[in-house]
Amino acid sequence: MSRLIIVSNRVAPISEGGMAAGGLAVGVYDALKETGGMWFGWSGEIAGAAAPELKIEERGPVTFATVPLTRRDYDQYYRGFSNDTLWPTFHYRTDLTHYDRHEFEGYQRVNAWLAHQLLPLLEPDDVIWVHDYHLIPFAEALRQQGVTNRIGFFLHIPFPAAQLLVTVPPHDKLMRALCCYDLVGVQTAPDLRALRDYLEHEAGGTVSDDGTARAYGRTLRIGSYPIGIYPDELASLAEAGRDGRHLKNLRQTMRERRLIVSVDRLDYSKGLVERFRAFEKLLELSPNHRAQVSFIQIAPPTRADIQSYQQIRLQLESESGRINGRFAEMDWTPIRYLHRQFERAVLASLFREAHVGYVTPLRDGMNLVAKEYVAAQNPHDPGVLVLSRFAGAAQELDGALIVNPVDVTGMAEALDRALDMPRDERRERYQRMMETLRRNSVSVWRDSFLSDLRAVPQ
Ligand code: GDG
Repeated sequence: MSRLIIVSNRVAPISEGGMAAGGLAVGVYDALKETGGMWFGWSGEIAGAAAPELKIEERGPVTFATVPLTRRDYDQYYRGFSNDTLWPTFHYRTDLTHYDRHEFEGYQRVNAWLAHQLLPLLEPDDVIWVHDYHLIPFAEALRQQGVTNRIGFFLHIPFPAAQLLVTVPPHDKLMRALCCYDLVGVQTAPDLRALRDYLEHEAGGTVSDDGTARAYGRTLRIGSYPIGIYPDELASLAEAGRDGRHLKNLRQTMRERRLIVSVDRLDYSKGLVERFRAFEKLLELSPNHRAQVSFIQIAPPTRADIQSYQQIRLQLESESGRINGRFAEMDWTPIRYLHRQFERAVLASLFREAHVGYVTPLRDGMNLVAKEYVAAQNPHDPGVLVLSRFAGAAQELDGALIVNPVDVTGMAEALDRALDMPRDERRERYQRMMETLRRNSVSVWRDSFLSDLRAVPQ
């Protein structure tokens, strides 16, 4: 089979055991090991004064090819247009969107430069799979340099409604570039409808029901490919860690209280403030839960050099302080807010320990934490997932209690119901969701995308 080339903004560091990184990295790395191939992208480093140089590292059948970015490239392409324009708009936060024409030029320049770096490493029948919003113009840049290989693109974040997308001033350029791919994959059916709507009504193209799209003089395929996890591996990890140091310490302080758990990068798209307020509402409306339930929020820092991320951090610190001040007892802290990263094994066993997985983003492409929480449960006595309808995962996980994160009282009611749910109902919901997770694992996601990409006529 032809060699696979993965291109993503960051090349994920894979540990020997393979499970240190998240679902995407592990799933993609497995495919690379099978067919042999290359993973190309930014090394995560900022280049000094010297010209940035390509670094190649072979590990078994996989070649890692990475480049550093200059400070200017990082500011314009990564921090600027990718994370201060595209990310907020694609997550329906046009109030936080900041647009600067120079940053967009930097975004295009870096995409072209990255494509140029990859060019000499390509072979004629390589299949190229590009990931996420940082790299929308990547295929166009390769095509301009004469590359005719099959190139696919997968968007990990939501595809916004056309009326939101057109608020990004260069939306037309972006979508023209997107149509240079042979296959464009999104997470869910609603994302696919939004993409189709743009192509048909803004770009004047056509899309047929088999996913063939014609726009801007090009023909491509579009489809939805919901990303998954390896549920059984996650279950083993959760089980193995259940008597680890962190869990033992936690149990001592919990003293039979019930536990609600959330884990997210500290991002305004994840709905953390609304979630804290809904927990407060639960304590207000149902005094029986006071001193009986604790909520742990793990939120490792991310993109801390962007102002909107600094603001959400301050807001959370203030909300957790306020709520704890209002309800805490000498021996009980309602919210434990931990602004740092934990090992994957610790998270898995924490999920297993928790009676409720509380996953309420305002918008999310998929949300792997929701899937990991379910997979980590004890099948005999599982916890309950409370899940936002605006996470892609809600399209699949119908055993969750589905909430609207804007409705703080509705979320408090869902928490109350989750905490009191009888074991039989919990088991039935868990089994249903676990079947879905096994059926739609990360290998199914990857294999179906790649087989559709390989089937595109070259
Ligand atoms: C994007 C899209 C889409 C979190 N904290 C720690 C940690 N994590 C792990 C989780 C999970 C991953 O990071 C986060 O994945 P999510 O899917 O929840 O969210 P994003 O980072 O926003 O990912 C999203 C995803 O891409 C894949 O397509 O689902 O919608 O936004 O695996 O467990 N891992 C460790 N320590 C932490 O403190 N080790």
